[in-house]
Amino acid sequence: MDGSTHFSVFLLVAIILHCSSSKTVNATCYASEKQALMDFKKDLKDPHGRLSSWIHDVDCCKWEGVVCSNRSGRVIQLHLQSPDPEIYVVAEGDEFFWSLRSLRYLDLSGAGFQGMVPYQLGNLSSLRTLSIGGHRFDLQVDNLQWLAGLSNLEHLDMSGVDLSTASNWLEVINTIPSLVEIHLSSCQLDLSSHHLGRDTFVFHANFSSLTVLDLSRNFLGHLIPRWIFGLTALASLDLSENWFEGPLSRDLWNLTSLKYLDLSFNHLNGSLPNELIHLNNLISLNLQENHLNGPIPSTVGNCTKLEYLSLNDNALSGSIPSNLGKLSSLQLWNVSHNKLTGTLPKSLGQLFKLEELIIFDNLMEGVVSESHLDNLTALRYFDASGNSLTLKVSASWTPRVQFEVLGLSSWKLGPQFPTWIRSQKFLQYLNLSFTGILDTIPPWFFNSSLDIVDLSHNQIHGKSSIAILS
Ligand SMILES: *[C@@H]1O[C@H](CO)[C@@H](O)[C@H](O)[C@H]1NC(C)=O
Ligand SMILES: *[C@@H]1O[C@H](CO)[C@@H](O)[C@H](O)[C@H]1NC(C)=O
Ligand SMILES: *[C@@H]1O[C@H](CO)[C@@H](O)[C@H](O)[C@H]1NC(C)=O
Ligand SMILES: *[C@@H]1O[C@H](CO)[C@@H](O)[C@H](O)[C@H]1NC(C)=O
Ligand SMILES: *[C@@H]1O[C@H](CO)[C@@H](O)[C@H](O)[C@H]1NC(C)=O
Ligand SMILES: *[C@@H]1O[C@H](CO)[C@@H](O)[C@H](O)[C@H]1NC(C)=O
Ligand SMILES: *[C@@H]1O[C@H](CO)[C@@H](O)[C@H](O)[C@H]1NC(C)=O
Ligand SMILES: *[C@@H]1O[C@H](CO)[C@@H](O)[C@H](O)[C@H]1NC(C)=O
Ligand SMILES: *[C@@H]1O[C@H](CO)[C@@H](O)[C@H](O)[C@H]1NC(C)=O
Ligand SMILES: *[C@@H]1O[C@H](CO)[C@@H](O)[C@H](O)[C@H]1NC(C)=O
Ligand SMILES: CC(=O)N[C@H]1CO[C@H](CO)[C@@H](O)[C@@H]1O
Repeated sequence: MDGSTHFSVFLLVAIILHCSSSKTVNATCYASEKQALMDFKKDLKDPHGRLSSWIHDVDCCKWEGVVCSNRSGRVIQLHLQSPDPEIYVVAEGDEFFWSLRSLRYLDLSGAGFQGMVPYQLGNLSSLRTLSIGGHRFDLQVDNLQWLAGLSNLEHLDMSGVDLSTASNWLEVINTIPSLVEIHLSSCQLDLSSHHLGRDTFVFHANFSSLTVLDLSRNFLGHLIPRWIFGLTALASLDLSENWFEGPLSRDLWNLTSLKYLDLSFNHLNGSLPNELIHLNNLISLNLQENHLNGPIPSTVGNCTKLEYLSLNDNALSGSIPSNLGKLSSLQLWNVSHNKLTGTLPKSLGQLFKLEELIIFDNLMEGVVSESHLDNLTALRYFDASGNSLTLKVSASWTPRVQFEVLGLSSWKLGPQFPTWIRSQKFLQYLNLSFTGILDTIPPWFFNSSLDIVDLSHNQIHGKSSIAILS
C-alpha cells in the first residue's frame, strides 16, 4: 500500500464498550481529539447505540470507552473491543489515527476489522498496548514495517490476523525491545518459507524482557526456533498446534521461569527427560497429542507447583512414578490414551486438591483399594475405564469421595454389584461395563441422580438387563 495515498480502507468495527469506572475527575479533553473521535463516530454504524454518550456537549474524557490522562488530559485509552463479532459498524478514517498521538492503549480485539490493517496505526507512537486480534482471517498485513513506529509497545496482540505475506514480522518485532507480551496465535506465520530460513537458528531476539509468547496455531518449521529458548524471562509459552517434531530440545530447560508451557498438538517424540526438574515453577504443563514415549520421569514430582498436567494421547509407558504424590497442588491430571502399566501408586492418595483424574485407555493392572481413594476428597471426575485394574474394597466401604463422573469399564469389580455406589449423591455418569458383575440391580440404584449409565457386558439379571439409561 502506498503511504501517500489517502487511507480509504473500510474498517468493519464491532463495538462493545467496556467502560472503565476509573474516569478522570478533572481532565477535560482536547478539542482536536474530541473532533477526531466525533469524525470517527460519524463513519460508524452503531445500531445498538453503544456510542450514545459520544456527544459534542459532553467532555470526551467522560465518553464510554474513552480514558484520558489525569495529567495531560490527552486521550490515552480506547476500549472498543468486542466479544460479539455479530455487531458491525463501518469506519473510515485517517485523521483519527493522526489526532490521537497520545493514545497508549488501543483494544479493538474481536471487533471485526476487515481488510488491510491500516499502516497509520504506526503513527500512534505512544501506544503501550495494541490489541487488534480477530477470530477470522478478515484482517491482514502484507508488510508489518509500520509496527516499528510503536517504539514503546509492551503488549502486542494480533492473533487471528493473516500475516502470511508479512515476511518481515520477526525482524520488525525485534526492533521493539520494550515488548513484554506477544500474541500471534493463528496468524498463518510460516517460518519455513521465511527468508531467514535456517538462520532463525542464529537469530537473536532483542525483546529479552518478554514474559508471554503465544505463537500457537502457526507453522514455525519442524524445530522450535532456537531464539525462543534464549527468552529466559518467559513465564508463559504457547507453541501448541504447530508442526514441531523430534525430541524436546535440551535448551527448553533454560526457561526456568516458565509457569505455563503448552506444546500440545505437535509431533514431538522421544522421552520426557529428567531435566523437567528445571521447570519447577510450572503451574500448567500441556503436552497432549504428541508422540512422546518412555516412562514419566520421577522428577515430575519436583515440579510441586503444578496444577494442570496434560500428558494424554502420547505413547508413555512404564508405571506411574510414586513421586507424583508430591504434587500437592495438582487439580487435573490427564494421562488417558497412553501405554502406562502397573497400578495406581499409594502416594496418589496425597493429592488432596485433585479434582479430575483421567487415566482411561492405558494398560494398567493390579489392585486399587480404599486407601488409594479415601483421601482424594476433592476428586469428582475419575475416568479410569479401559484398564484391567481390580477394585478391592470392604463390603461396608463408604467412600468420602463423591464422584460426578466415574468410569471403571473393564475393571474387575464383580461378581456383586458394588454397594458403595449407593453413597454417591452427585453421580451423573457411571460406566461399569465389562466389570464381571453377576448380580441383580439393587432397587436403590433406580433412585440415583444418574444421567448416563453403562452396565453393558455384565451378567445382570432381574429387573432388566439395561445397557444404557439416559
Ligand atoms: C485518574 O485519577 C482517578 C482518581 O484519582 C483514578 O481513579 C484514575 O485511575 C486515574 N486515571 C488514570 C488513567 O490514571
Ligand atoms: C480537581 O481540581 C481541583 C481544583 O483545581 C483540585 O482541588 C482537586 O484536587 C482536583 N481533583 C483531582 C482528582 O485531581
Ligand atoms: C538488537 O539489539 C542490538 C543491541 O542492542 C542492536 O545492535 C541491534 O540493532 C538490535 N536489532 C534490531 C533488529 O533492532
Ligand atoms: C541454555 O543453557 C546452556 C547452559 O547454560 C547454554 O549452553 C545454551 O546455549 C543455552 N541455550 C540457549 C538457547 O540460550
Ligand atoms: C522422532 O521423529 C523424527 C522425525 O519425525 C524421526 O526421524 C525419529 O526417528 C523419531 N524418533 C523416535 C524415537 O521415534
Ligand atoms: C527432587 O525430589 C527428590 C525426591 O523427593 C528429592 O530427593 C530431590 O532432592 C529433589 N530435587 C530437587 C532439586 O529439589
Ligand atoms: C483428557 O484427554 C482426552 C483424550 O485422551 C480428551 O478427550 C479429554 O478432553 C481430556 N480431558 C481433559 C479435562 O483434559
Ligand atoms: C490420608 O491422609 C491422612 C491424614 O492426612 C494421612 O495420615 C494418610 O497417610 C493419608 N493416606 C494416604 C494413603 O495417603
Ligand atoms: C427412593 O426414593 C423414594 C423417595 O425419596 C423413597 O421413598 C424410597 O424409599 C427410595 N427407594 C429406595 C429403594 O431407596
Ligand atoms: C464405557 O466405557 C467403554 C470403554 O471405555 C466405552 O467403549 C463406552 O462407550 C463407555 N460407555 C459410555 C456410555 O460412555
Ligand atoms: C503525520 C505523520 O507522521 N504521518 C505518518 C503516518 O504514518 C505514515 C505511514 O507510516 C507516514 O507515511 C506518515 O508520514
